[in-house]
Amino acid sequence: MINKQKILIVDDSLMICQRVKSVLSVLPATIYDVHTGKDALDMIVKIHPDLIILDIILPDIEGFDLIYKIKEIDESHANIVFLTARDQNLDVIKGLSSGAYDYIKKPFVDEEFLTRIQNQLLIKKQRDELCAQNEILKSNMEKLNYIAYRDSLTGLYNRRFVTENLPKELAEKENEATNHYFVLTDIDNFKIINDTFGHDAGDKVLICFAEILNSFKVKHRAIRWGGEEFLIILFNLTLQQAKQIVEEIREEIESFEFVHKQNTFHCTMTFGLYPYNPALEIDENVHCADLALYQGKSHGKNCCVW
Ligand code: GH3
Ligand code: MG
Ligand code: MG
Ligand code: MG
Repeated sequence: MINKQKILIVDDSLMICQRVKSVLSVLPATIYDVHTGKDALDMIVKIHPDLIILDIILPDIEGFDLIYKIKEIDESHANIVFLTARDQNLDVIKGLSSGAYDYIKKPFVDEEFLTRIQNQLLIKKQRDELCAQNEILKSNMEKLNYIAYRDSLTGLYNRRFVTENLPKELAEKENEATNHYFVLTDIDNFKIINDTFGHDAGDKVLICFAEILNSFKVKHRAIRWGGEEFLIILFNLTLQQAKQIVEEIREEIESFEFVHKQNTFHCTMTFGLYPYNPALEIDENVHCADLALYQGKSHGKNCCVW
């Protein structure tokens, strides 16, 4: 069903309201009328009109003032046209420069009035359609962004995020007094997990560990760096705090029990931690964390080296 457009007439003269309604009755629109500024404001909030036909001389407020109050509260951004006996050029200019789409003088000629109102309804309809299209575009852009910067298995950020967004994020934090840390971490003996329990068990490990790496309560970014390798950027910490957090994550990973088919098993990770050096490129910082990770692997795995 197509939603009918709504027209609100604001005029203290009942006779004018009747006449306007009668002329506009040929339109596929729903027409309402109110007779004071206050009732107009209440009605606008209630019905969200597409078009407001606004008198200037009203019992409680001048139309020239009312239009500003309407714009403050009107979320659907109705087109407003003045319909008034005030026919001085200065009034016309004042009306149009207050944001009204048209200024129609009383007495009006029916056909001309109808055509002007039809034009306004058409303009409003086209604007609403454009807004709806923009909303769809915006939501598609958000989806595209998500797909572009996320790993499809774990939902973590991917490498493209690191290349395209992380340098900017780190640059914004350049003047902060505290330090950031690059932590590269790799699942231990993951090939054995895959070979023993199957590839889908391996995927489950990746998903669960990704969730752990993403959910601890310190400002950070968690990235799936490669197959079973993750990069975590920790922001604004002392070295002592960073080490403690990594140790807590390592323990949580170690104690996590997987149940797969008839089997239960545990899995560990090795961590390499390196204080972020802004003088180096991102890849060079990752390389430093990788050297620490390599040492951890050589020293028996399931540990954190810095
Ligand atoms: P290390 O402790 O030295 O890291 O040994 P490892 O077995 O973990 O390392 P290796 O590089 O030998 O094996 C990594 C394995 O990770 C091999 C690869 O098939 C597996 N892998 C990479 N990506 C995925 C994935 O998306 N899903 C699953 N299930 N396995 C993956
Ligand atoms: Mg009046
Ligand atoms: Mg590994
Ligand atoms: Mg690896």
